[in-house]
Amino acid sequence: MTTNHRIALIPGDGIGAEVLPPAQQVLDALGRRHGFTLSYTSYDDWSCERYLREGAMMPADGIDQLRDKDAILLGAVGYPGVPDHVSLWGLLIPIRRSFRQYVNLRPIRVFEGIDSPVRGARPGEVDFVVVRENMEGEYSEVGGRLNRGFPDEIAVQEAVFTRAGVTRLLDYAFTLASRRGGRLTSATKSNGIVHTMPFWDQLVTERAASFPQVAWDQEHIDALAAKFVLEPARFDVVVASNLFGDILSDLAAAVAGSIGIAPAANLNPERDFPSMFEPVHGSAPDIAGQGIANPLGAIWSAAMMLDHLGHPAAARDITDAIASVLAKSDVRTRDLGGTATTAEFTDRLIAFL
Ligand code: GGG
Repeated sequence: MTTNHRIALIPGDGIGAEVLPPAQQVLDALGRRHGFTLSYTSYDDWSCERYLREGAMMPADGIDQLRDKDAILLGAVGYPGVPDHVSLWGLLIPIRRSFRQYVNLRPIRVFEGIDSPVRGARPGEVDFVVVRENMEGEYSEVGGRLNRGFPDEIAVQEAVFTRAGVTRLLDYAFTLASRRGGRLTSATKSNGIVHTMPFWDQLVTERAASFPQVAWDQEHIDALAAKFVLEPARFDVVVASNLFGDILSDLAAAVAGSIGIAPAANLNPERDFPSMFEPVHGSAPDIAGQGIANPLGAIWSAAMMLDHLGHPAAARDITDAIASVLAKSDVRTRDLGGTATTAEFTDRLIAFL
């Protein structure tokens, strides 16, 4: 019997609507080969434009509409004139939190055929994963603003780290490291951040005791950022808090050649709720509407979705085709130094599937 998966498609803003159709094309091609089908429900107007029109990026029952889906594929959020915290807290973050997607997995690879701006980032040698905490930490609603508009105006933002929240993330990261290269680096800043980061370090040390097969170390976030550039090949699994993980994975994507390539999986590891897959890049209003966005971040995210849905061979077909098109063809989108449109690049990639 053919397995069918119910997929929610949320293009969002800007180039989000341009990179999801290529991902869909690739998914459908793979479904035919590997014997599964995908039925899509599109939520085309869940966006900043909807916010400007109706005061909310999604309907009041939006989360309930997604609840029965097997996975969510999202494009990007962000729109000129809408504050970025509105677009993030109006769509992305409610989905991550409502569906307990507490792991944000962001793989980084330097592919052959890509010119990294970083000297030490040689193809085949750089292949690591940032495991970002996705539900708490610095992305917190605790705090407030007082005395708006007065000279004594004040803003306070609390970071929230819970034993349960950090421990479940660390267990995921250590387990992943024991299945991969057996190395884990924890991003910290316990020399400067005096409460939350020493707690984070303590929990890493505690959990590490249950994973003696994993060699682990910790680096302050400033030194770690420098090492991502200077020695990117030394990393295997990097575990980080919400904010640190977001910054590190954008940096790592740039080291790998372009943020346009980088994928992300927002995972609910228990599978009680749908997980969400999205390229790391944002809505790129500067190039939106021109049909020149790099679809690789969305296509690689679709591969992560297939892996999560139980089709690892189909997921591998996609990552192999990405590696082949970059190594064997000179068709590239503009972010990678080429002139190809999104559609031309997608056609070329599909030829390698
Ligand atoms: N492709 C997802 C997207 O638009 N992300 C924009 C962004 O700023 N994300 C920040 C985050 O992931 O926390």
